[in-house]
Amino acid sequence: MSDYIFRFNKSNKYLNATLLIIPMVLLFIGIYGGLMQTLFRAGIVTSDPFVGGDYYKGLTFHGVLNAIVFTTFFAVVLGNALIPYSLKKELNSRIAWISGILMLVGSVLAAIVIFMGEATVLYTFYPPMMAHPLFYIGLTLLVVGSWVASANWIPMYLQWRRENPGKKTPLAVVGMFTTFIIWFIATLAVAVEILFMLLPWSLGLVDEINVMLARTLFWFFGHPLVYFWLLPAYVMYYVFMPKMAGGKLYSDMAGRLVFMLFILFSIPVGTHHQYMDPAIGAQWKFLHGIFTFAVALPSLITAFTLAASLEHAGRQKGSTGLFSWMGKLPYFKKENWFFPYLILGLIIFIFGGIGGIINASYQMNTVVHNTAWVPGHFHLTVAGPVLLAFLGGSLYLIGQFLNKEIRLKGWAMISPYVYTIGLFIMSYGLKIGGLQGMPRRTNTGLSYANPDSILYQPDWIAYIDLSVIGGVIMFIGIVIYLASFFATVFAKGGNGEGEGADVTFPISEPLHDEKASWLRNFKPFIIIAIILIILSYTPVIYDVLQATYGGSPPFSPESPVPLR
Ligand code: HAS
Repeated sequence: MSDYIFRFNKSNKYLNATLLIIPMVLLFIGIYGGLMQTLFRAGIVTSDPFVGGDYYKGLTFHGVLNAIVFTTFFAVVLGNALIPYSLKKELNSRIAWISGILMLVGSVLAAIVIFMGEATVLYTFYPPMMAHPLFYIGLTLLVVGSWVASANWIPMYLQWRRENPGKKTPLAVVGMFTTFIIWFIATLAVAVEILFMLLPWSLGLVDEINVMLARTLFWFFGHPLVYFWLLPAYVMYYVFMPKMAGGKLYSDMAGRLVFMLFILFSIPVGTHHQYMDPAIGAQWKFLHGIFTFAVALPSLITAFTLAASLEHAGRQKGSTGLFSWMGKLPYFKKENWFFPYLILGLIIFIFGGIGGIINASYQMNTVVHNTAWVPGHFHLTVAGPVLLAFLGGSLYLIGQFLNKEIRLKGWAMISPYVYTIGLFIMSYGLKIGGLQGMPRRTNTGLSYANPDSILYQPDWIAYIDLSVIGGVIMFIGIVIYLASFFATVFAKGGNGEGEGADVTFPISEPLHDEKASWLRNFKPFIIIAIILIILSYTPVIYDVLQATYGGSPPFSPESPVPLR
């Protein structure tokens, strides 16, 4: 079956193109912030020459723009594209624009406040560090905009189900709805944190804040957030990659099962970020630890299913040996420039995933927590498989929505290789440095990497240097990518001002198309997920409320005394 072409109307074409281009500019600023992080930590710079401000301000815009803003926009655009395409239904443009405008206004607002130095609170915005109220309002608008976008997909889906009784929902649609079901449940907690705690405190309506409760609500949201990042990448791995490799998806059922397992286990795990926090009983940390091992299961199923799909593709091309199929994959084909973004991400994720399982083990977590090991882990996950898949996806989508041939394809193909080399070097430095005790979220350049400081740690210098070298190479990889992205955006051609966009996707067929009727309905999985959340979080919140008394006044990283 050849892939069909679906026409998006003019309004949806321009909306989706806008939601790809503006976040790409913000991503570039965030990536620049990442480069500056490595230079700050090595003591090469002490203040940002372009943006001004110190390490913590840079760390804030690096984390917020890359991990929260860019990812949310991409997940929305992928849904806006794949759901109408797979269901062959028109997206309601008016609602889609309302959601897009809310997200854009919110993100730009948050970014401005960070650049003014009024929200140096990092991407976790933990109290007692306090931001300007407009920062919290900006993030709220971003989240509400994403809710509106996903609500806009529901009528299309319900109508499709009425018209196609008994038919399997396309896997891409299952994946995108899973992503946003998790997102919706998770963001409820951060909405409570922002609306009832951070915002009144930042507005001066209350003097103090319960720090432990805020952290706990944040991590209720924060761990499912990582699967909100991962799942759009999984959609592309399951739906596009087997076909790009020249094969089929090994098992359709495995894909559906994986998405449903994520609904069950993404949320009741957040306390594994708080293993070292006081106030929460050890038995509840243990329970969250068990669920954390459960949430690794769908990724392990994914590893086997995707490896089988790629092996099938290799064998279609004549491979017969045990591992020789690996050599038959299209690693360096300019026309197949998207494939490297996905395969390199998967290879990186082998290391990122193993690191996650180490973090999840309580005893080992005591060694790595709050060390540079943790950014080592998350660069091998969110800045590896997720970022690469989102970059590849953004370039593919912009070409589709503007109906333009991708420009500088060779550059587009080589960029993920350059980036991956840098990423491995940087993450190695961070991880090994972390095992030696090097802290995270600390400007090592002023202290441990500074020969004049009494805290000077010569043993860590080599690891700090590796992260600078890796960080510079990663930055070059992204610049190469952006050259191709913006050359495509500004290229002449396309299908004219007044027209819509003809969009097509490489949708993989399944090799085994199991019936699996028990996996066709979201409802039982959502109900079980809610039960697991209640069971795992009620005692945690109870402990936190029991154990913490009073609250904290606001602080900023610049001031050792309370702000008021
Ligand atoms: Fe994590 C901390 C545990 C996955 C992101 N994580 C973080 C933080 C971030 C993050 C941002 O338990 C820091 C938060 C902060 O600022 O404090 N993480 C896990 C576990 C997993 C995991 C168990 N994390 C992710 C993903 C992320 C992410 C995904 C982003 C997208 N993480 C933790 C814990 C902490 C933590 C603790 C707290 C640490 C602390 O103390 O602060 C699992 O989901 C991982 C399962 C993954 C696998 C890998 C499967 C491999 C695949 C590739 C197959 C390859 C093929 C290619 C098929 C089991 C699917 C073959 C072809 C060839 C040609 C070779």
